[in-house]
Amino acid sequence: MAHLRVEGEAVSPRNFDFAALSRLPGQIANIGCFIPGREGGGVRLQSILDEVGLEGAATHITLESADGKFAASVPLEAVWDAIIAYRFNDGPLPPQKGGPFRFFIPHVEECTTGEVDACANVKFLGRIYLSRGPGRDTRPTSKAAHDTLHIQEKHQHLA
Ligand SMILES: Nc1nc2c(c(=O)[nH]1)N[C@H]1C(S)=C(S)[C@@H](COP(=O)(O)O)O[C@H]1N2
Ligand SMILES: [Mo]
Repeated sequence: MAHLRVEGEAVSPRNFDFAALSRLPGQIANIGCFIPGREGGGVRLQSILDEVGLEGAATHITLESADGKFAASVPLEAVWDAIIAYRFNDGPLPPQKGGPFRFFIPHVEECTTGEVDACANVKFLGRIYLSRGPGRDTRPTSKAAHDTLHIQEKHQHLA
């Protein structure tokens, strides 16, 4: 079964599957209340970090897709209100919506405008890595590279 790995600067690194995420506090029945236009249910990132126990030295969080092809690393302080979307109508979040696990930061900047932008809303999330200093980041920096990624993106969930 699909799981989300959480490791790095954590006291108890571990995997979370659908059932484990469902048992955490901080459930959000409708993520659309926080992120307009988005559907599904989720859980607060904070609940996951509480569960694994953040080490004091951690400064950044890296969100990596399950296939390892996409990663974004942002300061932890910027994602205190982030949500992991993982359910849709009581089942898992479908790949068409970035499932089974998708990262969402409410109130992000537009693409390529800063360190914490919409590009960090990683789909098909497979691993969360907590680190001292910035971690792996594959987000495109030029507009051209970003446009190319968006064209590829439309087909990613079919891979
Ligand atoms: N796994 C994965 N997640 C990704 C991307 C990607 O290429 N692969 N693109 C990012 C970028 S650049 C943006 S702007 C948003 C777009 O998400 P949306 O299509 O749901 O608006 O997803 C982000 N998450
Ligand atoms: Mo983006």
